[in-house]
Amino acid sequence: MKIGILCYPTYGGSGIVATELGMALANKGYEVHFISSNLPARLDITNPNIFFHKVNVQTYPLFQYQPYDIALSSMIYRVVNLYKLDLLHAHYAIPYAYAAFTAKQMLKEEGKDVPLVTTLHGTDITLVGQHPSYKHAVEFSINQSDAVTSVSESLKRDTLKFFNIKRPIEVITNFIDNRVFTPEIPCQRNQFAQNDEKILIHVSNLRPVKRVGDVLQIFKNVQAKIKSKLIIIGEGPDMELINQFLEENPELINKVRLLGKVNDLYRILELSDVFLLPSEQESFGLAALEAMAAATPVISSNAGGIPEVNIQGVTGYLAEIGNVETMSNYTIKLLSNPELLCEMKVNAKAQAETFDLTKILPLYEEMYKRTLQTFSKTTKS
Ligand code: GMT
Repeated sequence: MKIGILCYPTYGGSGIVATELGMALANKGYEVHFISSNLPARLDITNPNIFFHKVNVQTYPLFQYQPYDIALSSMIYRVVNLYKLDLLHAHYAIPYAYAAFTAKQMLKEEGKDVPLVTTLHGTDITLVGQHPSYKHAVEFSINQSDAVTSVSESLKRDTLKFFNIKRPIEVITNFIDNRVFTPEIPCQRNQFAQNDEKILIHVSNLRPVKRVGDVLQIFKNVQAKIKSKLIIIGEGPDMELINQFLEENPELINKVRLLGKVNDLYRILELSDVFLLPSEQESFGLAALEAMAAATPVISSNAGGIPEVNIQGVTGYLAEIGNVETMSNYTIKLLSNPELLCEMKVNAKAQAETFDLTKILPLYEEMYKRTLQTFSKTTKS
């Protein structure tokens, strides 16, 4: 089967899931064509089954905004035609499912067509997709897809609540390749903390929805009781908020390490004691799953799909969004009890195993096959 994957190339969760899925499919012998504005961050282009097609946006003085969506539709149309793709898989409704629909219309003009699968990731439904500028386009794109998947039960519920959806939505959760979380070269813990210090970690794109301010406040409360360090991985608009916090709390400057974007994330997750995810919204919380795969328990909010991943009192603790006090107390409780921490580390790893790639990949493969069968039946009739 030849599959076209349409995704964001950045470190955001949807791009990572799309890339990991594409690479896993390529390893199983599928021909996978990535169509994106740039080479996706984790894509291994040396795999002979992987192709990358960069969407080139022609700049022109007349355009106030560069028409990425038009260039994307044209590229999808060209790649389907040139490489005879069997199926398109859009990750994130806009612009990917929207542009794929336009490409399908172009193909239909020539008597051709391919099925379109759309995977909903979160903010395309709960945040960006709610804006009046995009809402109808998102709803239209979902309803025009031949199959729709969502990364959690919570996101499926939100999609049905916010939009008039006429298609069934199948939940196929995000996944993790647990084999990758066994680093060959472990990171030196003493690079980040002294022996008697605990390590708290937060990984995100530092957008307001991640509530980085809560992360900092939790750390401030925890370090007052327990000797600890905070590692923050990622880049984004709230970096300014972090700088401001450190200016106001200069005594914490040497206790907070800002690492920016990091490639071999698992090496650092592995040496951490607790992962903080106090998000306002989170359809799934892939970052939490990555932490668990590295045997790091999670202290989080109970937003969206997080409770489907982080289990209260088993793999970590959850509290209401914004309840910094409770999240701080949970972190202190966990870090001051070595037996509990050890137990939760084991539980976190076991939970990550339930989302293993080997369990989720076949669900995607079966869904592709079903979609192709239904599609060929309906296009013949
Ligand atoms: O919020 C992010 O980190 C980026 C965003 C995205 O679309 O790239 O992530 C969303 O998709 C991820 C992969 O499916 C989910 O794990 C995240 O929970 C989800 N983010 C939100 O819902 C806020």
